[in-house]
Amino acid sequence: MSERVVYMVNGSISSWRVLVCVYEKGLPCRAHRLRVMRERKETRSPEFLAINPRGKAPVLVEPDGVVVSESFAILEFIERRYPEPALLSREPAAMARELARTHEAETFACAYEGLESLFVTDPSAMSEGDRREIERCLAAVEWELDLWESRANESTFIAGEALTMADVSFYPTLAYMLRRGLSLAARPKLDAYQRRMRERPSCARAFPEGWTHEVGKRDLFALARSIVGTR
Ligand SMILES: N[C@@H](CCC(=O)N[C@@H](CS)C(=O)NCC(=O)O)C(=O)O
Repeated sequence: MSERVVYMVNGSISSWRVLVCVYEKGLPCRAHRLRVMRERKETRSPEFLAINPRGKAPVLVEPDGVVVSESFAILEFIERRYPEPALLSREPAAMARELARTHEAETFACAYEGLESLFVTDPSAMSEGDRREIERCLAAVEWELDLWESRANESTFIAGEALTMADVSFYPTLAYMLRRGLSLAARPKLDAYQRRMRERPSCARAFPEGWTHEVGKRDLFALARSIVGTR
């Protein structure tokens, strides 16, 4: 038997949710950070490709050598293999809600995804189509936020009164967007939720290295609004 390893990319939502899960379960583990911002990405090293031929993190390597890739597969694997403390309810309606919201967090991330192009695109070189896409993304994120705000208004956690897999999946998605400039000023319940979540030992420990709770160097939401405002 050797140690449990989570291969992860710092600040990536999919890696982040796996780390929160592992820490919530209290499983001993070593987070192995793969650097992707340098010319030779560590996700493309022969050693890592032998573990995951897609060259994507996260990957969980269990002490007995079992390898699991894909963040949602990892969450499910962990829940099945280590059922306590439970991250899914037994009661069918609650379980259904928790599972749906676990995966809906990815729909939320997809709504935002188009704004990531602003990391590399010069706004003055954008086509009208590019601008329309930014506008569409901003509207999609707003729609998502209304939905999640109403959920945060209903209960302490995002799918009920106890922390579940839905929080493990959703919180990093929200926290990631906050880092990119998302404002929750008009969404008090979600704001209170993310402040509660970030204090949990699991979330504090999984928080990306070198990040703070302030907006990062590039405020993508402000940039997006300025682009849309000039149309
Ligand atoms: N569907 C996968 C997505 C994994 C993924 O896209 N990981 C990115 C995070 S930045 C990655 O490892 N990128 C490194 C690369 O493409 O070299 C999951 O949920 O685990």
